[in-house]
Amino acid sequence: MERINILVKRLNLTTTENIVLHSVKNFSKHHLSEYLTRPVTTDNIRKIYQEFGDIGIFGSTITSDYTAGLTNKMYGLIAKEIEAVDSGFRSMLSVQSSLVMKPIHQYGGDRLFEKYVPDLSIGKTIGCFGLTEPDSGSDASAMKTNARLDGNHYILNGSKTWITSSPLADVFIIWAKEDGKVSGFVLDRSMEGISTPEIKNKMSLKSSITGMIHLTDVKVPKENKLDVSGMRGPLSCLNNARFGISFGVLGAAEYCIQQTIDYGLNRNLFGSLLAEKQLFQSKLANMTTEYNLGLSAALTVADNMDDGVFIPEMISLIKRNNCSKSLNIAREARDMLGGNGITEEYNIFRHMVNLETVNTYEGTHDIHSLILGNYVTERKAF
Ligand code: TGC
Ligand code: FAD
Repeated sequence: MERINILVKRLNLTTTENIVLHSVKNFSKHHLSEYLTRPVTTDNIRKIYQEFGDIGIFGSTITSDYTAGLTNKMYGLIAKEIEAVDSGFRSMLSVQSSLVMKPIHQYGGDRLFEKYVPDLSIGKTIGCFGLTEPDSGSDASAMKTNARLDGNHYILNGSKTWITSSPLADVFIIWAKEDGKVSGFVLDRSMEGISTPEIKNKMSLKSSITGMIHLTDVKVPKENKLDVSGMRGPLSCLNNARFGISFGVLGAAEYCIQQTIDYGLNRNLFGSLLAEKQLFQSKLANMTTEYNLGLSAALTVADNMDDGVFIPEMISLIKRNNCSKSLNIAREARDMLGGNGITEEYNIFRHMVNLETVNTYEGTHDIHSLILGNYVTERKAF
């Protein structure tokens, strides 16, 4: 990987941060990757959550008795190591950290934090984030799920779809409309009226389980409502998750580039190594350039976030760019390995189809174009 990283020669990490990153890298490469050869069962997925908990990477940007209190830059770099193995594994990290623990920390108060975060932080419980609905994905504020106050409880009804880990989840962050205004609620499996059928036969992100959430007259204690009102609630959580993705996808891209270089150095065609062909090198130059520009941009945003001076459009810019560039890198790598590019053995095809999903979730490429378009013109074009 040394030679792929051309622009970023120093990450400016502390000794402790270097040790943490090194141990996550080792864990990912030598241990997490073993799960790729195992069946995707609820048991195995629970084990992955517990192992992430054991190495202390859940909710890592939160400072508390249960979480590491790392920088955003470290969160991004950890996501990159995990996604170098598989985007589905990074999904589990993103959702648990940014979309479940973070909103409970930011908007849940001490009581909900103490109730849910200790177990989430060690992967003993699994969380999910329900925003998308069958009739509203990109247009999230058109959600139909609703909450009605009834004495000391809210009564929730509605359906969410495409929810990472919902079939296994113990804790649910649900966004619902109360008198037309979006509110967030923390639900748990013990509440009656929740069902979570799995979405079967996905062709992408096969290492993670995705499902629906059906809510039928679910009684949620009043104090489980999050202290945030309007779309700012879910969108502020998404800022963190999208940021993690922007680093994560570069892990998948880096893996594909390295595989391609190794392949070219071992494949003889027309009397010389594939790596000695000009066309091959030209493609690698393009891939490596996009990877380096993407990483530099992500690190710039990370520093801005750590300094508290970021705007959400920075995150849209790197989410949009790094996902689409990483997807293109994987597609190019697939081609450069010829027939071998479609096999399981080289892992590139798996990364490629995963990146198709990552390009779509957490705001599609188009949605981030429109967010950026709105920023520069001050005209909404949704
Ligand atoms: P708009 O009218 O522009 O704003 C409504 C309110 O929200 C505020 N706001 C933000 N706040 C914090 N961060 C941001 N990024 C924000 N963007 C907007 C805004 O200031 C306003 O606040 P207030 O107080 O004035 O009310 O928003 P809109 O409702 O028109 O929506 C705009 C749009 C289309 C950009 C938004 O709906 C959107 O981003 N849609 C994409 C949906 C999406 O990303 N869904 C993701 C689902 S979760 C997921 O995919 C997880 S996959 C996880 C995995 O496995 O890794
Ligand atoms: P749509 O919004 O219907 O979009 C369809 C197409 O229209 C896209 O190309 C889009 O870019 C385009 N489009 C949208 N608006 C416009 C416009 N104004 N102008 C022009 N074109 C437009 N959601 C959660 O809440 N929680 C999760 O944990 C979660 N996990 C997921 C896991 C997986 C594996 C997948 C695939 C999705 C997940 N999602 C989750 C849902 C994801 O966020 C949505 O799929 C995404 O937001 C897009 O919504 P949609 O699928 O309804 O597509």
